[in-house]
Amino acid sequence: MAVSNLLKLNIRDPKLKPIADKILEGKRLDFDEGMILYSTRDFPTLARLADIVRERKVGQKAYFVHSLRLSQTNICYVGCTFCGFQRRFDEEGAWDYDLEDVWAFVDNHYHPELTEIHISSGHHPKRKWDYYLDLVSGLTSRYPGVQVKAWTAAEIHHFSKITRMSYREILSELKEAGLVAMPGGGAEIFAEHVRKRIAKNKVTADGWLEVHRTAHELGIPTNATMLYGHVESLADRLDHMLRLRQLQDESPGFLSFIPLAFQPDNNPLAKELNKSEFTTGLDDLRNLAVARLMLDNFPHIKGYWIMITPELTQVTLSSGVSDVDGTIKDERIAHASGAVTERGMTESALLRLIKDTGRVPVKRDALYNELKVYA
Ligand code: V47
Repeated sequence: MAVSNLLKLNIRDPKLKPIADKILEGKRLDFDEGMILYSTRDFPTLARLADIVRERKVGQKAYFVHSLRLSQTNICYVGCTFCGFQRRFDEEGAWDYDLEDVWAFVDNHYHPELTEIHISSGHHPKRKWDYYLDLVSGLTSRYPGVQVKAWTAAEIHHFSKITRMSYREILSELKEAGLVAMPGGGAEIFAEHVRKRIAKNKVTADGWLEVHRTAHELGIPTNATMLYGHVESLADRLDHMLRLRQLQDESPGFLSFIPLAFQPDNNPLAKELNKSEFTTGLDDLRNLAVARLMLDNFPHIKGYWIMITPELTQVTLSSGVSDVDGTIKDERIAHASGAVTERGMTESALLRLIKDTGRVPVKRDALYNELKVYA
């Protein structure tokens, strides 16, 4: 690595120098180097390095999508402790849409620019398999320009349990019905000791990874998330990322990695920890920058404005982020746990957010096909 480049970076933390050399030479980082990135006080260098990698991947582009969130039910008996969204059948605030309710919901929010319906919801114990297939095929035929990006690996696992079908059979039938991509939720934290504490009845880490491996093999692109800012350690976060990186090497198909900042209200975990503070801005930025540097085989790192605010999301565009999700419309999962943001944003607000950073906004679809470049 040329010394001149190091000088240009003005690295204050000597431990970052050999890591910077590796990054600039396009070499892969290991766990110990990831820990140094997480613990450095030299945040400007960390952000700059992540920005260099981001720029290598996408140049000046920053992506967004016209997406509608659909949660067809919040009825769930899995009992994840971080979740404020789940309800039992007879609990106040429970909903459970029949297909007619789903069509009415989408009709109500539909607009001609909409290209993605992103679906995730509760693990409903009684709905039959045909309902889910009809939901995907019904949306696909009713809204021809709209791609259905549906159900997290946790829900696919649930479908597999209720039908006794394999992940491959479930995903093949969903694909046949019109499924185009899968969201990345339900990953939480893979480390067993944390998962046991916050999501003990949910799909295991290996199960989550197996669902995504199968989806990729079937040609269904997916995303991956990581829920952070609760009881996990920095080592747990890195372990999570490295498992994702390995799967992407073995069975490529991840489009985007989305860290989800813990929303600390109305959920048992927040009560147990007596926690009402959100993650700090620096932790959010550092986490995204480390993700950009460790997940060298992921095309995009997403800054999720719903959970970290639009203002901070603007800054993430200089810390490794190349995608800001989208307009969203009617977010419910984060807001059930106290998200302080709006439930959706207009295109013009998103364009302003991106343009103000000097980046070129690109309107994309669920598969990152570019629909309009705002050069
Ligand atoms: O699966 C639940 C998480 C996920 C809380 O794939 C919480 O493009 C923080 O998966 N605090 C749903 N997180 C959101 C999600 C997502 C979001 C944006 C983009 C994409 C994508 C996917 O939210 C759940 C769960 O992991 N979650 N409760 C909470 N209190």
